[in-house]
Amino acid sequence: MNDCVFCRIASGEIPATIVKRTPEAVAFRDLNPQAPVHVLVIPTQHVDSAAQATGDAGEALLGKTMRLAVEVAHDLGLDGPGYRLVANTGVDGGQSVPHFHLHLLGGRRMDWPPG
Ligand code: DGP
Repeated sequence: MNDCVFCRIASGEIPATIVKRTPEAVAFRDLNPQAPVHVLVIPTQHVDSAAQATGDAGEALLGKTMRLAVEVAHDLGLDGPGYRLVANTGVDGGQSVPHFHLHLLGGRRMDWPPG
């Protein structure tokens, strides 16, 4: 989608600090980090949210996005200390960019419940 900021990052049209990329997903540093490690992991293909990722193709999209997030967590040394994966969804979930994304947060102890 031309007007989607994350699609434009995935295509390279908007610069971002790319951490890792596969044919199906991209991981890049969040512009407004909320933890020492704050990486966003997105599918290259646009879906507004996980609910739109239907059927076998949707299952693959979600799985490959999650797989990249887990690989990046490993690469950044977070397996031992741990980390948090978050998918804010919709207005109540606090989603501000309507392109499905996982927040990978680490490098500090997380609070629960979230705000
Ligand atoms: P959410 O609120 O869950 O939709 O998170 C969207 C995140 O995207 C938020 O933490 C800030 C980040 N973000 C928004 N625009 C950009 C951008 O242009 N570049 C990067 N790197 N991150 C962005």
